Amino acid sequence: MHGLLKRRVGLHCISIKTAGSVRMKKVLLLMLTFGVCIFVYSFLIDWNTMYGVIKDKLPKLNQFGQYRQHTTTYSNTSPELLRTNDQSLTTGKMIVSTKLLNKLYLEKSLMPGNLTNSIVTTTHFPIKEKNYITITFQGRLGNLLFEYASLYGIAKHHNMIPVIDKRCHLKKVLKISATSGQQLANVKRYNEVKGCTFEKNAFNLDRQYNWTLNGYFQSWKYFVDNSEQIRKELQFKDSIQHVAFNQFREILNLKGISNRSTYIAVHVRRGDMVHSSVMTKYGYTSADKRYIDNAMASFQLNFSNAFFIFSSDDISWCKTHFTKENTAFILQKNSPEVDMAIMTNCNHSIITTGSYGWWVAWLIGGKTIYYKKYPVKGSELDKVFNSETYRPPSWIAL
Ligand SMILES: *[C@@H]1O[C@H](CO)[C@@H](O)[C@H](O)[C@H]1NC(C)=O
Ligand SMILES: *[C@@H]1O[C@H](CO)[C@@H](O)[C@H](O)[C@H]1NC(C)=O
Ligand SMILES: *[C@@H]1O[C@H](CO)[C@@H](O)[C@H](O)[C@H]1NC(C)=O
Ligand SMILES: *[C@@H]1O[C@H](CO)[C@@H](O)[C@H](O)[C@H]1NC(C)=O
Ligand SMILES: CC(=O)N[C@H]1CO[C@H](CO)[C@@H](O)[C@@H]1O
Repeated sequence: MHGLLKRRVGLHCISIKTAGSVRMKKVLLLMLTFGVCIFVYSFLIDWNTMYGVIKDKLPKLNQFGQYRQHTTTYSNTSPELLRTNDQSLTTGKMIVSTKLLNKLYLEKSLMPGNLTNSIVTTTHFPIKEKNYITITFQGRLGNLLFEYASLYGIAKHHNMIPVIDKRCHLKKVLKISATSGQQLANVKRYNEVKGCTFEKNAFNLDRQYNWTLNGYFQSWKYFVDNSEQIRKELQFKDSIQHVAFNQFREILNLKGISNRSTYIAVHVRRGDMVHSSVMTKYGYTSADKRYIDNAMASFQLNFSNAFFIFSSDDISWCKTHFTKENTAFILQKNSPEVDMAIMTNCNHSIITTGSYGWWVAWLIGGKTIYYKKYPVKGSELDKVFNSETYRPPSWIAL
């Protein structure tokens, strides 16, 4: 803006000098008048160009707006995200302009050269610094899935780039897109306080830093705005899906089940939740036979062609207790991801306790019945647990 102004004033001075013979006072008055005129003129030109740029980009912005509705990737338009560090723009219209241009800038990674008016862009928009965010992975498959999904959701919320450790097990079994290997500078750590509760603070990270998340982040709310992308991200690799589909068909064939049944995955977590005193003292528990019977009856009521496929870390307990004709069991010693992939061929789910079952239910996406006595009321686990933010509202408590 200043460059333009100087150039114009300079030109004007030359023309005044060549007018030579007029008296000093008149010259000064004339210069002042012209100066003011030119100042106003330059300002208008600048303002118009700026406004022109914005007008130019408005249709595109609308497109972005629609794009945003589709993907919700760029849902955050909070003021702190917008770079309003140019304090010279103070009028209402100008601030709006800055915001619009900033939106363009953030959403399309526009470099200053992309916009037609370089004065506007170079003056008001410093080169955008990239923000990265990563997470310290811990636990087994169910935990890892929560960690990845929440990392993704939190990253998208802040318009940051999620990156993960290349050794993360999920990279071997899922089609996830996050890249690895970046050496991050200027990193801050977010330490989760309650592992099974949605923490609003995780959605309010300072964009001056790169971030490392530390915790379990077990809440659907961290990624509810990105569910569709996360469903794509969390697809098992084709080799796993292939093995899983074959086993699924095999199970049905063995039972002579029609392919027009309604399939319900029943995940029964027992193992450590029954036998580890550390875990049961902390508040973990396992569902009893009565709960599973009731859940099955509820599905049977609504789907007369219901067929139940059990998966468990204690499958012999299941075989002993559930003997109806419309039940089958995953008997092979599969990896956890193959078992999960088999279950995702079902239409609905019954889950008991733990994050593995949670993900079986979420990935299937149909109706879900969950065990409401998990975790044990008043336990240590219960203190970091919020059922409303842990389980999606559509799930049915029993
Ligand atoms: C994040 O780390 C990258 C890579 O080291 C660095 O280029 C970038 O400036 C950092 N971002 C912030 C906001 O500090
Ligand atoms: C269902 O089974 C029948 C007979 O085995 C087969 O012809 C048909 O293609 C199957 N349909 C699906 C959707 O798998
Ligand atoms: C079955 O229908 C009943 C009555 O409408 C309902 O209360 C129950 O939640 C349904 N169960 C399932 C698994 O859809
Ligand atoms: C139920 O699952 C089977 C097997 O994956 C699938 O073929 C069928 O289309 C599903 N039914 C419904 C109503 O989604
Ligand atoms: C959307 C777009 O065209 N972005 C480009 C802006 O310019 C930089 C380099 O000047 C490119 O890297 C971007 O792809």
